[in-house]
Amino acid sequence: AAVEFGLDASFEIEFHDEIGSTNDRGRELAAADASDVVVIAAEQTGSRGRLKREWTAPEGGVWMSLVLRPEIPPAHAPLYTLAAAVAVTRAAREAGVDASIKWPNDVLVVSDDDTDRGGRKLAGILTEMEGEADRVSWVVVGIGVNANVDSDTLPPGATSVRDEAGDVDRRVFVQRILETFDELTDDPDAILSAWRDYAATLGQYVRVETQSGVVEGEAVDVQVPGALVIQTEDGERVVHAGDCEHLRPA
Ligand code: BT5
Repeated sequence: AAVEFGLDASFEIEFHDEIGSTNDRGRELAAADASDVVVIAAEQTGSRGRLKREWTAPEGGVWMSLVLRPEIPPAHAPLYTLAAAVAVTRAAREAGVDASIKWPNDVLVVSDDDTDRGGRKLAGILTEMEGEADRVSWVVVGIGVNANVDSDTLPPGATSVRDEAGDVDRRVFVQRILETFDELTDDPDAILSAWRDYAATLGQYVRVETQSGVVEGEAVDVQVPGALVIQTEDGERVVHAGDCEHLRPA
């Protein structure tokens, strides 16, 4: 399988047939000063979502983590999450999947009918970092895409490239993700504008659970460093992190 991922990219590839979590391995490499490495695994046995949630990662998916050492403040790291979501969405669309992005880190397939407003989750992103107040020492961007897997082996509400459009060549898929990510990462405006094009969240009436409470209103824009702008009854609110639910079109 390693040969299958013989990628042509400005990243060094470390391939594992099986691993606990590519993000954990990425963190280990980052702590040992590595950079521009992509850890890819055919299967993960202990992968994570945000807030210590479990992530199901069987053989057939695209499970990868980018290890980077950008010269950015920690507050800007969410832009990398958005760039990864754009990269995955573009690759999924090229594979024939009608994917779009739910702020901040989900790639979904949303149908037109009202029963499916929340969408089916195709991919998730987990960005982790370490550093000082003014500069990160590293960022690990974990990307999980349900590629060539049956969605009935995944948690409820999940979908896969296989189920939406048929199997993909995972090598090409990963290559495309890396190319788009590479193309966008140094350009916050380009990230935001591509994100807006692919967003399912903009124009929705949303409910976001943040650490400081619930914010409800129309999602009107996204801004540096990846924050969601919500028009509420009491004016505009900018939320930087949280879980977002699409309630209805605004
Ligand atoms: C995420 O978290 O969506 C981030 C997922 C990141 C996974 C990648 S895989 C490579 C790298 N290595 C890791 O260990 N992690 C990263 P969150 O938004 O918290 O969503 C987690 C929720 O998604 C879970 O609570 C489940 O409900 C659901 N879920 C779990 N596995 C799923 C899957 N394969 N497909 C769709 N939904 C899933």
